[in-house]
Amino acid sequence: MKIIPLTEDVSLKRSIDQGTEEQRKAVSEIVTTVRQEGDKALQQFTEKFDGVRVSDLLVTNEEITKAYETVSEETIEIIREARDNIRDFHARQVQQSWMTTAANGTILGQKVTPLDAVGVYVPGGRAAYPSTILMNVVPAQVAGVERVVMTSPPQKDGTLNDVVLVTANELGVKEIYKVGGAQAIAALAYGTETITAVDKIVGPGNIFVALAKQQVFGTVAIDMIAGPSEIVVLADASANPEYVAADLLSQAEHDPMASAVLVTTDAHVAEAVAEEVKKQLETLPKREIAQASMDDYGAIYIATSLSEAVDAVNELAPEHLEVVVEDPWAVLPLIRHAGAIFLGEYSSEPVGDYFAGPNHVLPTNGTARFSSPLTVEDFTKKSSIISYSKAAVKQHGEKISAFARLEGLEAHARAIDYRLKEK
Ligand code: HSO
Ligand code: ZN
Repeated sequence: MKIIPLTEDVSLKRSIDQGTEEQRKAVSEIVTTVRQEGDKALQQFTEKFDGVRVSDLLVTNEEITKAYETVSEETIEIIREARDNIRDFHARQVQQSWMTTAANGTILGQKVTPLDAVGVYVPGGRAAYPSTILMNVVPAQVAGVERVVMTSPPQKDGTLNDVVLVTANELGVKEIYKVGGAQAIAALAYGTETITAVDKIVGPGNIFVALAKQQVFGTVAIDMIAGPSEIVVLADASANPEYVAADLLSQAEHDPMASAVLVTTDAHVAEAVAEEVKKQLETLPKREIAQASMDDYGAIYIATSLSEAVDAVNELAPEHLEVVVEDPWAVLPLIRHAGAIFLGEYSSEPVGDYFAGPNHVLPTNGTARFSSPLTVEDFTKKSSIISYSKAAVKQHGEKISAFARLEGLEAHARAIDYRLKEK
């Protein structure tokens, strides 16, 4: 890893795939065809892109039962415990409706309503992470969404991955569809004979899925489009280089374009982490991916003070930040921009990816400056409540109609005036 003295222009090299013109066109054709032809189009695209003819898109109970045969009891127990932790954490995010009453009888408030239906996209292949299913489905359920459906591209034999099915079932997801790609997004947005349209689509996917989500946005809501994983470790002389290197690699193995950066106040730690990364890489199964990520997007910055290091971290606004310094709680108030903040050397990033409870769907690409992790709130919306009494209209009506006339909106003004005439 490159060791760089921290000058003012600290930067986290990042890439986001915006897609090509051709890809956008292909996606738009798929979306239009699914919208017009429904299930027939889904079947044709599945045959073309996934190489399998799926006659029944909906996963059956038999398929679920069969999936349990290959998943061990230990695995199921881990999934359940993670699910419960994620539920407990997200339950604390639930917002209540509220009302406020004034002496003149005015009641104002905000009513929180869960979305009716949400679609969770689960990518195929090795990126079909059960943890990501938990992170997307649980907050929707905690929000009170009645209908949470899942879609995922079928494997060559026409089935879905067993762990994916078991995880979905452990969450009580009843509707699982064997369809992926842009065609799945179009089906969720517009509906087909088998798949009823949803109100919001969440979950990661490849560039075709991301472009399709962008294209159906407006008809439905979508979550943010996530970029490659990022980690920044802020470390002082007290940090254990072995742990730091391991944590950097944990995110580097996600993607050759993932970025793993160390910002440290200690030159020895810098050297030792660089050594450790090299050493640990040697035996990593995903060595090639992690190596590419480290070569192209990894860096070690040396700061002359902790406050300079903190400034750099805020500048980077990383998805994940580990604070591995003597007194991490003293640093916390200084951190302004990070998707998730891990404090102390035992709070290794994978603790958050899988198990602790907070969501692992986090703002990437510097968007932690203005965005938050996925929350229960993302699956609700609010309605304003306004109840004016006769006394309140008598008290304020003239001001309201005056305001309306200021805008040249006479009908608005008269709507109020009719009430004012009343004895
Ligand atoms: N670190 C990833 C999430 C993930 N890690 C899923 C393992 N599985 C993005 O925050
Ligand atoms: Zn991860």
